[in-house]
Amino acid sequence: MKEKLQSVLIVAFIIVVFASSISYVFAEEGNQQYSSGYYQLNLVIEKQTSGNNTSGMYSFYVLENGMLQPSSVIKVPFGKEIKITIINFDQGTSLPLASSAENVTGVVSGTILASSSISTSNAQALTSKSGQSVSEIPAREISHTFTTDTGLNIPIYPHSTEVAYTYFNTVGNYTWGCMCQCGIYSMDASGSMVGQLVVLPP
Ligand SMILES: [Cu+2]
Repeated sequence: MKEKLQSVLIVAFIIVVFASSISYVFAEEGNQQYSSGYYQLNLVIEKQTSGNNTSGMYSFYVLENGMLQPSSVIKVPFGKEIKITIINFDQGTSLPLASSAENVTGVVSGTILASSSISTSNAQALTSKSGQSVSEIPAREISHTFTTDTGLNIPIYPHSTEVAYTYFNTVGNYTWGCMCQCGIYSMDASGSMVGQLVVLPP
C-alpha cells in the first residue's frame, strides 16, 4: 500500500513537472493571435490531469495565453485565414472510423505540414523544408483527427506537430471531433475528442 502511494505520488510529481514545463514553453505565445495576419488556433492533444476525469485519456486542449483551455467550445473568426497548429503528445495510433479520415481536406493548398518534433517554436517555424508536406495519412499511422462538419479534416500522426491553414466561410455553430476509435469515454466526451465549433461573425 505504501509503495503504491509512493508510485502515485511520483507519477503526480512527473505530471506536475511536465505540465509546468509545457506551460513554460508555451508562455511565449502570449496574445499574438491576431498579430501575423492570420488567426492562430493552437491545439494540444494531451492527457487530462485535472477536472472530473483524470483517467489518463488523451484530450484536445486549446492553448491560449500559455494555458491549456478546454476544447468543448472552440471559437474561430469568420472569413479570416486561420493557422491551426496541432501538437500531439500521444504516441499511439487508433484506427479511424471511416476511410475518409485519412485524407487532408478543407485546408489551403490541400496539404498540411507535419513534423515528429514536438514544440510550439517548431510549430511556428515549420516550413516545407523542415516539415513533411502531407495530403493523406494511412489509417494505421493515424493517432487522432481534427475534423469539423464544415469539411475540414486533419489526420494527425502520433507524437507530432502539424500545421494547417484554413478558412471558415459560414458563420454559425458547428461540431468538431476526432474520427478515430481512440477511447470509449473520450470519443463521446465534450472537450475531449468532440466539441462545438463556433464561427464568429465579423
Ligand atoms: Cu482521438
